[in-house]
Amino acid sequence: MKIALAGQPGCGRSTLFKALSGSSSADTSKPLTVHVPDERIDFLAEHWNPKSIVTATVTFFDVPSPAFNPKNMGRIKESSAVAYILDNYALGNLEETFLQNESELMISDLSIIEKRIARLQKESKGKLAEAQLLRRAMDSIENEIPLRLVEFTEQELDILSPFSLASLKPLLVVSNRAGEGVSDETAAGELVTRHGGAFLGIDSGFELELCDFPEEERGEFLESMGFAESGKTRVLSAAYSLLDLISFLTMGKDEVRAWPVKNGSTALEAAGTIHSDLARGFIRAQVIPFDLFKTTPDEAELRKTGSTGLHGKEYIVQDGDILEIKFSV
Ligand SMILES: Nc1nc2c(ncn2[C@@H]2O[C@H](COP(=O)(O)OP(=O)(O)OP(=O)(O)O)[C@@H](O)[C@H]2O)c(=O)[nH]1
Ligand SMILES: [Mg+2]
Repeated sequence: MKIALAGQPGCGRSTLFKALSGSSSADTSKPLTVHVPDERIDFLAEHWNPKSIVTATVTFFDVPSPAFNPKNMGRIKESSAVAYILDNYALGNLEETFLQNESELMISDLSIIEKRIARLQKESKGKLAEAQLLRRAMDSIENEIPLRLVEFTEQELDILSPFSLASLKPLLVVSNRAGEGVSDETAAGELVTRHGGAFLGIDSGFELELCDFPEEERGEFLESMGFAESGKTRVLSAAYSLLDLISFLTMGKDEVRAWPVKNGSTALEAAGTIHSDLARGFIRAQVIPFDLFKTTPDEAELRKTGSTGLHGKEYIVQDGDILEIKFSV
């Protein structure tokens, strides 16, 4: 999963990026890949002591200023979600800045759509459906409605997908604030929600300073600032729910691993995520919910008591399911 950190010049993108990396000397010109903390993986790793442990990861890009110009939009286009950083520490007008980002994002989409429509007009017939769909998208943007708010069918989304339209991507908005002097975020939060985005406040400067303290002490500092979890943890969990992802798990002596998949994925799709052979030769999926394994960490025992479920292709995978795919190719 890739997330592009964008926003107006000086909004604090690089500060947030460095806080996410845990180091003030992080190279902001390079992608940053962070591990998604997962207590279930910690437990399974402790139990199995495997050769390898693979957590889910999220990659962040610090999109340089000006973030929404055609050159820098590439980073946004290749990402699965966009994050706007709004500078609240400077007590700017959050709503105004948010809307400015929205229009710059939509202007970029509009130019892509207009070019494509112009080309379709020159080409011969046969692309009527695409042209109509693009007109609908264009109308929406001209009415200042980002594409993430428009209801498209799966089929329409497939047609739009090659254009990597930025306002169609899930949106996360971070109000970047200093501990003191935070302007009221209520109206901005509501506006972002109406635009289909998720909103959270992070004190990036403070979080970056925290990186210099030992891990054990950070929690206390965060608590004193009124935060239950670190900004990094909150960004990561917001990204997971924004993209509607869950994790299933696999375990063994060789590897303990978290696999992010779309919520609602079937056992067959989960198998295909691991390897195409597993999907091709799929027989059954053995499922142990993590909480069950935590209380009885003994597969043989669980099998004996009939607590391990054996499911077919259509089974809907749940967050924290420990899967073992039985297959034959
Ligand atoms: N007080 C306070 N200052 C911050 C915070 N975040 C960023 N700053 C300051 O704001 C200035 C700009 O922050 P950057 O993180 O460099 O912003 P940017 O968006 O990367 O800026 P450009 O890449 O130059 O467009 C720096 O001097 C930061 O120290 C914050 O949460 N609180
Ligand atoms: Mg910067």
